[in-house]
Amino acid sequence: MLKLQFKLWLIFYWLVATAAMPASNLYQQYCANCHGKNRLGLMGPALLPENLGRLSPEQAKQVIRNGRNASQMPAFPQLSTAQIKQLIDDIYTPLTPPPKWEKEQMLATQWLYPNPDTLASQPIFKTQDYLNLFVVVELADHYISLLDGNNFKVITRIKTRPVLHGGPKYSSDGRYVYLSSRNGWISKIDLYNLKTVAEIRAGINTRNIALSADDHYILVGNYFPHNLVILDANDLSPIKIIPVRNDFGQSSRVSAVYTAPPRHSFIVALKDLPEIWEIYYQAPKEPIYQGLVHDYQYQEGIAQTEKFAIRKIHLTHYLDDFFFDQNYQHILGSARSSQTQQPSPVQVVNLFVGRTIAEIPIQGLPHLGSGISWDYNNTRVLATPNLKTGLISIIDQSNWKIIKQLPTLGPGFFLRSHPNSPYAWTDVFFGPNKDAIHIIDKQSLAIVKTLKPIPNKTSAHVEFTKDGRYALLSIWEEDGAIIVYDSHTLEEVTRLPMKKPSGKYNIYLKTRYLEGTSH
Ligand code: DHE
Repeated sequence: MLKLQFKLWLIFYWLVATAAMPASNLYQQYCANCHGKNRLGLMGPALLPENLGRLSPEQAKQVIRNGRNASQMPAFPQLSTAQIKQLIDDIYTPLTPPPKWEKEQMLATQWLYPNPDTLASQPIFKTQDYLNLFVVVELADHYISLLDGNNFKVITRIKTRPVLHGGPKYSSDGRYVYLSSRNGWISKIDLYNLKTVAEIRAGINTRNIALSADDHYILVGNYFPHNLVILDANDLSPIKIIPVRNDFGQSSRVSAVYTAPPRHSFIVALKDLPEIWEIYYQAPKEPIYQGLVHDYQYQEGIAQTEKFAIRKIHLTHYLDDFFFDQNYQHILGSARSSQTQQPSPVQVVNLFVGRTIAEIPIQGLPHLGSGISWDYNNTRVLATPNLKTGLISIIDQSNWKIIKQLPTLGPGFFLRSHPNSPYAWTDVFFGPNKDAIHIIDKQSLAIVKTLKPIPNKTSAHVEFTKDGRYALLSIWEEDGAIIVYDSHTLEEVTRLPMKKPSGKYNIYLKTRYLEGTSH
């Protein structure tokens, strides 16, 4: 059976891989490694007219010449004007026939662990506190490490698909972890048994996944095809494919999907349409916000009776990077791509009334997906790093005004804290100070220390242990490391060699949606 599945998969993969390849030798030489020989995307997004709707050929020329900030896209200054024009002609030519990734193609790639009855229902290894384990994603050799946060020993390493992107998602008991790769593979790993137990390729070029709070569904957001795929979280079978289109038939890439536990819904950010979608997998049975009389029937545009009903919130701007407040009542969104070169203001969208209620003028490109919040001076603040400017913006959530713009040594990607820590940690991912990590006092809103753990090596992405006592930092290099710090004294405790550890995810913090971590 497995062999047959594998053969079918090969046939489908070949069909997709060979589906019309009009790209020139130049494309194959400079672009194919990241964007795929067939332009369907690998580590980089698909390069097809359907995916380039928000980028004019003129802007695409600039991107090829100068690279794209905050992404893996390098500059190609060595290419002549004629060569760049050739590449533009390549990528704006539609593939014929258009490539497909329907349910049958997905099913042909589905793989399930053959002996599920032999799997233990308790962890097969000893640990002091299971919830204090971390999954560390190691991009250089395509593994995850299961790291014990109680003693900082690696329990095991498990092979993954290449180019994983986005945070892994845990089932609520922490037994399973779901991973997604940029090229569409979704994997389910049983951490009790230290084994991959299911896999499927749910898209050709995937952004990320979300797991419903009831652990039943995985939502996959795709760049290509332009769709959302709902999988059964048990065996990853596709349940529903939702094409992403507006009322006029115009389609869009999905820039990200998120789970909103108190709302029993998924929130979807779209790249090419000024809309946010909310997909309900369960009708809420009780009011979800304290002190607010709440009835979903009164929210705009919801057909509550239908399973996976979609509510579309129409906006005036594209928004593709989000911060949620802790009770999921507000979303703050920024336009990541800013092809217009004009930074659009951050929009504050109230999910209850379904519209923008405030705009916050922040320069550069706030990386709201990495935003965190905490209590400060009798109010709640949120802080966000910035992908284009060396600034941490701190915003009062009671009136959506900027309290402080804190200068850093350069643009940064991630920001993290823990309810028990007085500090927030942020990196300087881009530029000459990529080895620096700033530590911000959450009450004085000042940088109190700047660490340079290894000179000239990129330091990024901090996560805390369950109790917040230790902070784990990545040295983001092929032969990198995780450095463990005492989160109060800020002294180094230990370091563990790792292969480009992109992110680390504590089971307790992620499954409890604790403030200070990514959701
Ligand atoms: Fe990410 C998370 C989008 C480039 C490493 N990144 C996310 C998420 C989104 C996103 C929407 C949240 C998904 C989730 O966790 O489920 N990332 C984007 C981009 O649009 C961007 C700027 C361009 C792109 O190429 O897609 C981008 N990201 C990068 C990188 O270049 C990074 C540094 C290296 C890489 O792996 O590609 C990178 N992104 C990460 C990481 C997370 C992430 C490690 C998870 C953060 C977390 O702690 O939860």
